[in-house]
Amino acid sequence: MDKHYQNIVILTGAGISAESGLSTFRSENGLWNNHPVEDVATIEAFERNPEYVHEFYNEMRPELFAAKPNPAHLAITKLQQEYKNSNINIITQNVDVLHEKAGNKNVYHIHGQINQIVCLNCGHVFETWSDVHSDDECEYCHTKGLLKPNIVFFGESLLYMDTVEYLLQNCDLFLSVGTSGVVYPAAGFVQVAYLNGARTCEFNLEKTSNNYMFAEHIEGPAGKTLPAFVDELLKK
Ligand code: BJW
Repeated sequence: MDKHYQNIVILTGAGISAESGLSTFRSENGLWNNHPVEDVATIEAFERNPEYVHEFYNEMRPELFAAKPNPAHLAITKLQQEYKNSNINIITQNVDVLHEKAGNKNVYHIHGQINQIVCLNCGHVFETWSDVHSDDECEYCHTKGLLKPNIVFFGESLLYMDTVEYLLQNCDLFLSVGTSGVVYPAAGFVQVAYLNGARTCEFNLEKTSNNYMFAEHIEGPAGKTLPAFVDELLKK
């Protein structure tokens, strides 16, 4: 297809970071294998035992910060730099910062970021590159004990949804990279793009349950398949 795409949305999930050495959620050695999801990734768990949840993310932070972007992230950088006259936005479910490290622009972390905390008293969001504890004080309103990792737990609303809705309704190419498509509302994004006429392509090791909404399935590791796809787009 020789079409020039004007509004490209790239939805990413844990699979895009797998080749950087980070665990996905639902694989055999997934992130939650030693920690039931109900204990670490629900708002109820955080309210019940905030220190336990903080410890989980304190342990995770150094590994995520040390990770380096892989060829899939770098392919997006190349696309954003070389595919002219196009708006290219990244909607990521990942809390890692590999898109930023790769130099990707227009990145929306709809499930939050591991390098941020939010004060549940005043709503102030600030960066952290070190451990957080349940009795820490907000640097803005000075309330103690109400800091939460700025990560969207089950039962919480996603971030940037107004912008995301706009981008999905207006995109003409939707790429989904390394996500199992089981967590909503992100799992439904392909449907919005598809029903608005976008070309929809999935990059995954396997077909996901959403497959009927994807016009194309590009199977294989994203570190190989995405750079090849980007090179094809740039040739046209
Ligand atoms: C590769 C690869 C390689 C590997 N190359 N590919 C009943 C029905 C429907 C919905 C609900 C329901 N009950 C409740 C809900 C809503 C709920 C939900 O969706 N639940 C489902 C599980 C059923 N959603 C929410 O609560 C959301 N909020 C919300 O909806 O608010 C309104 C509302 C609230 C309550 C009730 C109803 C409405 C919030 C969701 C927040 C998700 N947060 C998490 C955890 C963050 C904490 C943490 O980081 O530790 O975000 S969940 C977790 O899953 C994480 C991820 O971002 C997210 C998605 O996972 P992802 O990225 O897809 O990873 P995997 O591991 O699943 O898949 C990896 C894929 O990569 C695989 O397919 C591999 O094959 C592939 N892969 N290597 C290419 N090299």
